[in-house]
Amino acid sequence: MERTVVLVKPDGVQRGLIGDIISRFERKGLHLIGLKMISLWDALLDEWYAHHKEKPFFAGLKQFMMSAPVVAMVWQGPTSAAVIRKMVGPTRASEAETGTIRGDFALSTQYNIIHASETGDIAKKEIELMFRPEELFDWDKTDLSHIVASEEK
Ligand code: 3AN
Repeated sequence: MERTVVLVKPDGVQRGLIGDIISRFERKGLHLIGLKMISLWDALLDEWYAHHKEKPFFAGLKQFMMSAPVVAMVWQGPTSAAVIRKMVGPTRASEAETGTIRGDFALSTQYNIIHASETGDIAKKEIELMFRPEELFDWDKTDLSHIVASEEK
């Protein structure tokens, strides 16, 4: 089972989309392992977006990510990173398909509502940056046997 980090970014929080986004992942059958509201800070964002450090939009991106709290979550499921990225849609929200989160709710590249880990390995690093061990819950989701066959676990 793979874990994936999702952030509802400040624009998603401001626009009242937290519930809709959580609901989509719940209905998909994904397993919620952690959830919190958190205000991000400069040093954390330097690590989080290290791959964008040289980009002209880096400073503006950090400022935007600190403009309001985010809602951080960890979702678990088979190939959850790929599944969630597909549900999220591409970075340029104006090009995202209807039915994806960005396709339904966003038009912008910076204000694209949501972050989702690119891979399970990247999620491990993001979990370390964003969550303390006691903030993750390994609870028994009793409907899982109707969602994932035992050989797929
Ligand atoms: P994604 O969130 O789809 O994985 P990344 O990792 O390339 O996309 O970008 C991280 C965040 O940086 C995006 N969600 C977006 O807010 C911002 N961003 C990416 N590209 C641009 C850009 N060209 N101009 C402004 N902001 C950008």
